[in-house]
Amino acid sequence: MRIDIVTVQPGLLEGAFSHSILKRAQDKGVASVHVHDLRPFGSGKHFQVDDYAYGGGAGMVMRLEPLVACIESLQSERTYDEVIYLTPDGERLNQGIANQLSLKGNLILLCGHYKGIDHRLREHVVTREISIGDYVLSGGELAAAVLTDAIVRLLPGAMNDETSALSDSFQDNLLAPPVYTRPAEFRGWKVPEILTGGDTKAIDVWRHQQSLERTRRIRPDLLEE
Ligand code: 6GU
Repeated sequence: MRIDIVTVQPGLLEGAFSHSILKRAQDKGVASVHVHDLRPFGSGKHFQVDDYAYGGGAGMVMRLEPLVACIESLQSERTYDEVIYLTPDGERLNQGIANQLSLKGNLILLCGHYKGIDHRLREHVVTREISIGDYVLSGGELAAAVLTDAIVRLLPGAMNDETSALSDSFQDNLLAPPVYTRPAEFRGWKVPEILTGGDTKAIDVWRHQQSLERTRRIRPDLLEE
């Protein structure tokens, strides 16, 4: 899978993909993530990428031409499955969306800034709009990094333990059960006995009960979905 990220702040994304699972996925050729600076596509001496909003009001709007030029230069190289705009007024990201997108081949992610992008791009070029939650970030870059991580870690070969993505919180709309490692006792704090008893069937049942109980308590909304 290939992910191309278009941004006016490439520096914010540098480093985000050069560690851990994301790095391994790229080293193994499972995914490639490319960050593109929008600035060179801007106009005039200052490579301007934003302008005043028609109708007035505070805040600048990202201009159409640089975004279209950048996107079309990418589209001239390959076919993209989606052009995704990261925006707080998009559809809220969840595990199901990450799962869906992990099945795609090529994605473009657009990071919004200022007051957002000219709405015509959203009408004519963008195919999907995603928010990472109900709060406002200063730009779409961190959201693009979050989305990229959520997608790439699901790709076959990205993780060491192929089954571990399946047992994540949310993969079945349940929170994950608690986990423990050695020592079995520390300052009198004990690991639940069932986990050290070796009865794998009983352990599965216990974990499922824990998942249900934690979900009911912390995220009852998940059980209604
Ligand atoms: Cl995608 N962008 C911004 N700027 N803020 C956000 C967001 C995206 N998702 C949640 N907050």
